[in-house]
Amino acid sequence: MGKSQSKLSPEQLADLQKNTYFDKKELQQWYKGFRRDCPSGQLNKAEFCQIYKQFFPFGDPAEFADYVFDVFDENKNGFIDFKEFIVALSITSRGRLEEKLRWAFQLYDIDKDGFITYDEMLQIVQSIYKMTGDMVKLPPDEDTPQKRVDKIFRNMDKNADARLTFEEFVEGSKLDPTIVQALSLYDGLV
Ligand SMILES: [Ca+2]
Ligand SMILES: [Ca+2]
Ligand SMILES: [Ca+2]
Repeated sequence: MGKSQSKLSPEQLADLQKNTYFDKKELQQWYKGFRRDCPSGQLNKAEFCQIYKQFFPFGDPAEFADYVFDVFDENKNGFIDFKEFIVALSITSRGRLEEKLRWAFQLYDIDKDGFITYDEMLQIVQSIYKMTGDMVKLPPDEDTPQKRVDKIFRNMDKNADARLTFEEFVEGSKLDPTIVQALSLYDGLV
């Protein structure tokens, strides 16, 4: 077990300080927690989904966790290592609005072709509704995923071609901040 370690090396720390908004102490704390929950140092999809289950015990977060996993897993090797984890956490919790929006755009743009189609947005919103279950009381014009996505597209899709560019997404998110808020899972913890 020579590889197992409970602290980040000075080189790792320096690298993560450069790439996140966390300081040394915070990084070591997150690392300790990460290694405790994930002794192998590599989170797989099932483990990642378990984390979401703790936060949403009354809903079904499996699908949403799946989509989020794909954004966290930057090198697409099927695992989230500590650096991928902490960089994503840094953006979603402390990033500038522009960074958060880029991150959110990647999540909604499921096939990564640079546009969010109506169906992509619908899939993500459906997975969010499944996750939160009946915990959240929604206004009548948003009480189904379809209504919610219709409303988002009415506001954001300026040229009405049924897909959103990053620019449309950024402009629209200024009017509807909940688009980005939905992503910051760890907000209360950081
Ligand atoms: Ca990875
Ligand atoms: Ca797309
Ligand atoms: Ca458009």
